[in-house]
Parts: sequence; C-alpha cells; structure tokens
Amino acid sequence: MSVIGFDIGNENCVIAVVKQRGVDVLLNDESKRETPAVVCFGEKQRFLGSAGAASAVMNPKSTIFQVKRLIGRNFKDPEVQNELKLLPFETSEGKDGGILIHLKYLGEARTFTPVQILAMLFSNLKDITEKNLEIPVTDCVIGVPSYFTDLQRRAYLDAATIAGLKPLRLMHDCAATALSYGIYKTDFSKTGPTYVAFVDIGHCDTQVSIVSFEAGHMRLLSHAFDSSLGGRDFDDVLFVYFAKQFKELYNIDVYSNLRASIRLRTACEKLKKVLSANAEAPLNIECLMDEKDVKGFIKREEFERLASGLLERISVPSRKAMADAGLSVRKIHSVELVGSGSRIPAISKLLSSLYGKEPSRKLNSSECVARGCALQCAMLSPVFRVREYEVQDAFPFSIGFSLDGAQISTGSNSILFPKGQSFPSTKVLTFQRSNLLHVEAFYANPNELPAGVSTKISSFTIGPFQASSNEKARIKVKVQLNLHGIVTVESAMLVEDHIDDSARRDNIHPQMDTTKMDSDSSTNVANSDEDNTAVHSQSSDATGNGTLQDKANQRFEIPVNENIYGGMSKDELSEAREKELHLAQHDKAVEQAKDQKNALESYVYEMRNKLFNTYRSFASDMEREGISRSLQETEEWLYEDGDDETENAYTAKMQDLKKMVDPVENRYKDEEARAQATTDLLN
Ligand code: ATP
Ligand code: MG
Ligand code: K
Repeated sequence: MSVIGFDIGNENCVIAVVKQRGVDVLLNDESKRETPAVVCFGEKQRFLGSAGAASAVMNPKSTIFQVKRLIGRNFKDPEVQNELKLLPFETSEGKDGGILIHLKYLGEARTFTPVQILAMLFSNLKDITEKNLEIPVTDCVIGVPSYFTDLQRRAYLDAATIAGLKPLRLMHDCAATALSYGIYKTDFSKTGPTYVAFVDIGHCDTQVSIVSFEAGHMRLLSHAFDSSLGGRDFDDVLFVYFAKQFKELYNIDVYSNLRASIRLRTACEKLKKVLSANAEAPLNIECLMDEKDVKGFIKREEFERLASGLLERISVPSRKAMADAGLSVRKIHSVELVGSGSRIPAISKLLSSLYGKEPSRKLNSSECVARGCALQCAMLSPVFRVREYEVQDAFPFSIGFSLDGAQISTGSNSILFPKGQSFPSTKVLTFQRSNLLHVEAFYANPNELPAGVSTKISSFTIGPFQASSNEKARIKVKVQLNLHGIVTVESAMLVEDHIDDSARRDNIHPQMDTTKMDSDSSTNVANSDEDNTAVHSQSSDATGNGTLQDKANQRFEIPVNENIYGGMSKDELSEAREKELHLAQHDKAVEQAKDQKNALESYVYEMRNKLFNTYRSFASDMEREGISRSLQETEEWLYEDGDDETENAYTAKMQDLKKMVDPVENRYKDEEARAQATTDLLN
C-alpha cells in the first residue's frame, strides 16, 4: 500500500513518500525532485510533466500550464479572464459555465476541461511514483490552497479519480507544512502552546497560517491568503519595465507578439532569480522580434522600487492571519518562510520588520507541503503506524445554510460552520416539514472569499416523504464539512416519536433508532420563518456536550439529491476516465513503437559491424551477402516507409533479421563456449 503526498503547484509538483525510515521525495524521469505542471500535446503523443516542459517551445498553442489557476472556476469570472489573457492556448465557456480548452491533437480539433488536464498531471505523478516504488499507487493525500472553494476541491478529487488515484484527504498547504514541521519537534514548551507563523509564497499565491503547537498536537488558528500574489507578479513588474524600455530603444512592441512575450516573460523570471543572489543583473535575448537582439540591465534596488507595491501587499495576509488568531506578533515564536517565490531578499526583509524577527528557512521550502501530505497519508492509512499526533485544521470561510430560501439560524449564530471551524465537523439540523424540502449551502461572507468567487456552494433536495399522523414531520438532516473541506449532506431522516401503523409509508424502510446520533448535541434553538416552520440545529462536533435525547422512536431514511453548481456528474466522470485511459494507451503505444524502432536501428548497426568482424569466420560468403543485403534494406525502410510505424511492424522486421543472423551468432557462441572450457581446463 502506498503512502503518498502530492503537492501540485502552479509551476512545480512534488511527490513525497513515507518509508519505514522517514519521508523521501521521489525523483522523476529526469532525476529531478520537482516536476513541471505542464501538459503538452505533441504531433503524435502527449508529453506530461518534464517532457511537457521540454516540448513547450515547439508547441506553444497546445501546451497547457497554469491549470491550477483555472480549475473549478467560471469562464466569466473577471479574474479568470485576466488569467486567460496571459495564456497562449485557446479557451471558451463550457456548458456548466466552466472553462473549455481548445487545441489540435492528432489532426483533430479537441476540447478538454481543466479537470481533465489536471488528471493528466496526476497520471504522470502516479506513473513516476509507480516506477519508483514498483507497486500500484492509489491512496494519497493532496495539498490544496486554503482558499480553494467547494467546487475547486471537488474538481481536484475528480481529477485524481480520473487518474485512478484515491485521495484520503485534500490537505491545506500550510497545514501540511506545519505537520512536517511539528511532528519531528520534541522541544516545544511544556508551559503552554508555541505559536508559529507559516508564510508560503508560491508562483501565483501567498498563504499564511498561524499554528499552535503542543506535544503531540497541532492546531491551525487561522488561514489568510492573497490568492493572486506570488512570484509571477514580480516577473510581471520586470516584464512591464523591459517591454517599455524595448519599445523606446528598439521600437518593438512585445505585447503584439505572443512568442516574443513568452520569451521575455521567461527571461524576466530568470532575471528575478539572478537578482535574488546578485546586486544587479543583465538581460539578453537574441532575435526577440523583428530580427532584433535586445539587451537590458537592472539593479536590485531598482527592481525593489518597481515592486514596492507588491511588497506592501505581502504583509497583508500576515496581519490578517494574526488578527484572526487573536495574537500579537510578540507571541509568535518563529516565522517559517516556504515556497520558492519567497526567495526574493526584500520579502525576508519585509517580514523581519513585520514580525520583529528574522524569518527562518529551516524547512525544505519546496518540499514541505508534499512531505506533510505524505505524513498525513500515513496517519490516515489503515496499514501504516505512525506516532500519535493530532492535526486540527480550521476552515477559512463561513458556511451558511438556507431552507427554502430562508437562512437557517442556530441560535446566537446565523452561520452553521463559522470561519475558523475545526473540521471535519458534522451538524444535525432539525426541521418541521410536511413534504419536500430544499436546502442550500452557501458561503456566508463574500469578503472572506477570493475576488470573483461565487457564494453558491450546492443545493440539496430532501424528500419526498410523508408524515404519518401530524401534518408536519420532524426531519433530521446531518450535514458535514468533510475531511476535504467539502460540504455534504450525509443523511436525512424522518423521525417519528410514536411507533404506529406504517401502512402509509410502505415506500420507505423503517429503521429502529438504536444509535443515539444526537447524544452529544450542544445547541437546540428554534426560530420560525413565515411558514411557522421550526428550525433546530444541533451541533455534534467535538465541542458539543449532550442535552437533547431521543426516546425510543422510529427513523426512516429519506432520499437526498445533491446539486452542485458546476462540477462533474458520475457519468461524465466515468466518460472522462475512459478518455484518459485511451489517451494514455495511445501514448504508451507511441512510446513502445519508438523504443522498438530504436532497438531495430541499433540491431542493424551492431550486426553490420559484427558480420565483418567478430562473426566473419562463422558465416559463409552467401550468408554474409544475404544478411548484409537485408540489413541494408531494413535501414532504408527505417528512413522511408518505416519512419513512423507500429511497434509490431518493427518487431516483425527484427524477427526477420534474427532468423538469418541467429544461426551465425549461435555458431560463434558455441565456439566461444568451447574455447572457454579449454581455457578453464588448462588453468
Ligand atoms: P503555487 O504554490 O503558486 O501553486 P508553486 O508551488 O509551483 O506554485 P513554487 O515552486 O513554490 O511555486 O515557487 C515558484 C516561484 O518561485 C516562481 O515564481 C519562481 O520564479 C520563484 N523562484 C524560484 N527561485 C527563485 C529565486 N531564487 N528567487 C526568486 N524567486 C524564485
Ligand atoms: Mg506551492
Ligand atoms: K495510520
């Protein structure tokens, strides 16, 4: 059984695995610890990950990257529109309001959703893992940004499913980082919790969490973020600067040329990295456009001046995270800086003055998310034993519910899962209803969400049902904010206080109430809407303490229909899985044909050489002539008709050649063996 953690970045993905002796990061086919998040549709096959990045320049319009920015989002979202402007591939709006990616592949126009593309990345990571471990891989934990919405989380699960993975948990990036920090540490203060701030600056986003550590236990106090502030914004500052300069100096407008702007952006990213280690850096691009070579130069000070607006924004999530945690900076024991986007020296400097202490980079900043996910996977895996360690995460958004359009209150709070709620968490809602009911889950505070995100989550139709005696029946709905941070309705029950004739309900199956599902409920507050419908809510999460009890009563399970705004249906999911298997099979066939072609080519050269050297005296003139002619013909075929053939065609040619060569080869081998035996005898 596999115990795997995946970190899917906008730029880079990392795979970590728990082994008997600790956590390892796996190397990909190019022996790298980071795999680019790129899918390229080449002329004959797909290239995934590192191969995708390597083929990108050749296929700019069919190379898909930054898919994490697009996943689970609406095409019309203004932020998405801005993202799409920066991407060279074609897109349109899908039926569900999502994004469709258009490209040409194998001579046909094709469309893919971001979920399908992400599934391809997952497949690649799965392949790498399976090659390394030599076992099939399914169970895993996947890192996600804390600001991901319900839809984005579902999209991740869908993509993983399409790739044949089984995520045991989607884990918040900072929670994973904190776990890989806390689980090994034994020197926490005995007198009270130790508070640590984790600041993760990636390619596109910034996430901050304040975590409270005690022996054997960690609790996330707050998550804050800027979902659109990362390393690439610093690249953009340089891009704008040089684009303007080149316009003046060389009279070229890179904005008008896709290829030129991609190349300039890449060069700016490199330049930014050089500036992290040097006080100044040059920029040279040959033949950028209009056959002009360009040269530029910038000092770190100048770069920092240009980026001052961004630097100011970097401090915002940190302030928010501390305010939400209710802590002053003096309480923060240390600041752990992770994510490669944070390697800009000015960022460290800024955080130093904000927190009043130098941030540390003790953690392996590009691997800690994957490592934490792998550890969490081990903890969740039934077959792996790890040290007792409790991870208590907090949800960053408030989630409310409404019943037939009216918001459901739970006493003092009108929000079922308030921001900061520890999860997984289950709550029980009680309604008085006579027939069907319609429950909606929504984000209760738009200010908590990233810009442009819809407050809608999902809706549930509960019923139909029919009460026996009263006009209105008591309906108990169990809602959950699950381990992935996704809202679900676990079950809905019709509760009858008196056991009486059930003739009117023979379409539903009665079930005796033996489990006390409400035994640990904490709140039981009614409020009424216009229908005079009483709404109760009982919380049964860890903080609850028991008051209300059900006497012997009967429960009937009621059907629940879930409707997610966007997302994939079961049928669409299995169709996508089929498609992915097909594409993967095709790639495999192309790869195998390539390998077989290479093998045939090498065989031709090797045999031609041997025929006139090692094997010379073991073949008759006629044999030699015949083999030589066939080798020649095969070589010519390889360059012409046989340039692009199936694996079988190459194998058949190889067998034809072997039929002629093998007798000669065997004579040689026999002679060798005889000679060896003689030598052994003499010694
Ligand atoms: P995300 O977390 O946004 O999904 P990611 O995890 O792929 O993305 P990282 O690999 O943590 O992102 O960081 C990538 C960013 O770090 C890029 O913008 C890259 O330019 C930047 N970066 C890498 N090395 C340096 C460096 N030495 N100096 C400055 N920036 C760097
Ligand atoms: Mg990252
Ligand atoms: K376990």
